[in-house]
Amino acid sequence: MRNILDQIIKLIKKYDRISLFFHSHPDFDTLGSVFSLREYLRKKYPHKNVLILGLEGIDKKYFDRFIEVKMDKTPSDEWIVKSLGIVCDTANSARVYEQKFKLCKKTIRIDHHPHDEKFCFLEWIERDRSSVCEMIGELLFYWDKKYINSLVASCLYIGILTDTNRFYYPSTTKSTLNLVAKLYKRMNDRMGIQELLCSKNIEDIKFQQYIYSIANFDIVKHVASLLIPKLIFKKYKVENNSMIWTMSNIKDIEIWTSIYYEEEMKKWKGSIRSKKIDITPVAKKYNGGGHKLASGFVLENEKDFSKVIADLEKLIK
Ligand SMILES: [Mn+2]
Repeated sequence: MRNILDQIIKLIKKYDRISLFFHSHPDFDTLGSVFSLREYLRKKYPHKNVLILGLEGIDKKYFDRFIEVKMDKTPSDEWIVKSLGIVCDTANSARVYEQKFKLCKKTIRIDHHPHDEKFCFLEWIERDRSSVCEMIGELLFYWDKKYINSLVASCLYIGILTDTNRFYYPSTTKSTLNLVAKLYKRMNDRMGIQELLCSKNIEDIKFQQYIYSIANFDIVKHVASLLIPKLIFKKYKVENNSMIWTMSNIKDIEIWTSIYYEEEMKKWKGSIRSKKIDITPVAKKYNGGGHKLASGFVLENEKDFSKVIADLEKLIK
C-alpha cells in the first residue's frame, strides 16, 4: 500500500509539468480528484506547472457547484509530451475525456472501478474504495498534510459525499469516515458546500412530480417500472436521464427499472436496480449488463419493456 503511494510521489516529484485528466460526462468524484490535486500540487510546488486538460470543452453546469474553480487553457501538444499525466476515476482508456493523455511522457492512473484494462504506466486501483477522492485524500495526508487547505479538503469532500450517496453505500468504511473527519477540520464552510451541492431547482422538482405520477409500483409482484415518454425532457427543461433513483428505497419493491429514449443512439436506454436479487441475467438478455444490483440494457422498441418487466418478476418468484 505505502509502496504504491511512494511510487506515485516519487514520479510526481520528477516532473515539472503535470497534466490532470477526468472522465467523460464527469461526475463530482472525477472532478473533485483533479481540482484537489491541482490545488495541492500548485501549493506544494509553486514552480511546477499543473493543468487540468479538457475543462474548456465541458459544460459549465458540470462543475458550477464547486467553489473557486478556475479554468485551464489546454496547452500545446509539445507541452503535453513533456508532462506527467494523472488520470482519475476512469475505468478504460476510451472514457478519458481528453484523449491527449496518450501524449504524456508517463502516466499514472488512480481508480476504484473493476480493473479491466491497464492503460497507464503506474496504476493504483482499489475497487473496494468509496471514491477516488478518498484515495487521493489518503495519498495527500500520507505525503504532506500541510498543503491540504480548505479548497483541497472541500473538493475531496464533494467527491466522497456524492460517490457514497452521502455515506449511504456500503463502500463507506471506517477509513472513509476517518478521512472525512480530518477533512472537516480543514474545511471553512461545510454547510455552504452542502447547500451548493444539494439545492434543487424548481424544474427538477416539477419533473419528479410528473415522474411519480406515471411510475408503476407493483407491491404484489415487488417490481416498480417507469417508461419515460419521448420528448418529455425537453418539455420539462431537464437533462436526459433514467430517473431510476426515484424508485429506490421503497418498501415491498425489490427490483425497479426504467427506460427513456436516447436520441443519439435512436434506441431506448434502460436501467435496472435491485435490493438483493442478481439482475444481470435479464440485463444481458436485453443487450446490456453491469453489476449484480445495478445494470443497464438497450431496447429497439419500447413495446419490449413489458417483456423486461415480466422477466424481472420471474426472478423474484
Ligand atoms: Mn468515482
